[in-house]
Amino acid sequence: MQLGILGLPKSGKTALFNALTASRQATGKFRASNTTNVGVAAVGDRRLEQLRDLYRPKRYVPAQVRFVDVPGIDRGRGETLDLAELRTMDALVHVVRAFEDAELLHLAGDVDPQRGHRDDRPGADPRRLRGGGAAASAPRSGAEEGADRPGETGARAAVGSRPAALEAETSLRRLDFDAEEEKRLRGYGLLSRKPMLLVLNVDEELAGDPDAAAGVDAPPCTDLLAVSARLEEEISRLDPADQGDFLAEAGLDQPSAVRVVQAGYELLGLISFFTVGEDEVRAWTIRRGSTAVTAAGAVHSDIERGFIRAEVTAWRT
Ligand SMILES: Nc1nc2c(ncn2[C@@H]2O[C@H](COP(=O)(O)OP(=O)(O)OP(=O)(O)O)[C@@H](O)[C@H]2O)c(=O)[nH]1
Ligand SMILES: [Mg+2]
Repeated sequence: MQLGILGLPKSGKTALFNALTASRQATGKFRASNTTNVGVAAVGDRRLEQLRDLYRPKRYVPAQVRFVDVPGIDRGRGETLDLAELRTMDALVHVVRAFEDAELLHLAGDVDPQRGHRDDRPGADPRRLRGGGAAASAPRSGAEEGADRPGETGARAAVGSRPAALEAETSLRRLDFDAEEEKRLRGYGLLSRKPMLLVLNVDEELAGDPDAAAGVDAPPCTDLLAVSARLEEEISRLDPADQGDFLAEAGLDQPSAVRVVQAGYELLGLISFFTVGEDEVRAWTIRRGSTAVTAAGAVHSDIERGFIRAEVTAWRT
């Protein structure tokens, strides 16, 4: 799974990226960043950890998630930023500032999480489509688009059946498309069509508050999570043996790395299954609702072809 982190400048994207990937990329109050950070995180899963402790395998292979953290996008600069990296992502993590910091001026003057995501600017594809910009004219591959159709017409034709939405620059996430239109849109990597996790970056005191995101409603195809990015960044730098205590003190059961990834799996309809043995304990990712036979195919097509049986084992924490 690949998740792209975006949002307004200084919303705490890199702080979150550091927490998720246990990295130490520079965050800062004063200078706008212009670098893209890429990192990979192993997916924390207590079930898999238990299996590792049980089998003590030679190799332990958790699922991996790739995170890409792009510089802040504001209305003025947004058009010129190269968002190509985000177009290949499975889903987006939109960081919205909800923390107070008198030293850190907010781009729009004050902190308002509801407004922060209502705009949905970072994925403002409709404007590009209407103007026939890069997003409309560059499908990711000719094969996805269909060999007999000129590149740029597919996406615009599909979206163009909603002229009012295009005029209003409505996020494509809010529109319903039929199967045929959906097929035409696929392959363009349109940002405003990708499933999105809204991360409200809240003050430390609210890190473990179940109501921290109350009052902010999530648009369609969007999930909502409150995280205190800076606190989690600090905890991720501690000795792993101490991290649990600090999380518990903040009222958190799991670190953001686990919560964000779980939300991503949920949004994309993905689940994990595990293979175990003395050689290797490993996690695999498949679509929710897949059969055991399909899962076997994720490991090797031979196992799918020669599938014998599945056994079900009860599990509890
Ligand atoms: N008080 C407080 N400060 C935070 C929090 N999260 C991030 N910050 C601070 O806000 C500043 C900006 O954070 P970054 O993570 O660099 O923000 P960014 O969105 O990556 O910024 P750009 O990449 O420049 O757009 C840093 O000084 C962070 O330490 C938070 O939850 N609370
Ligand atoms: Mg940054």
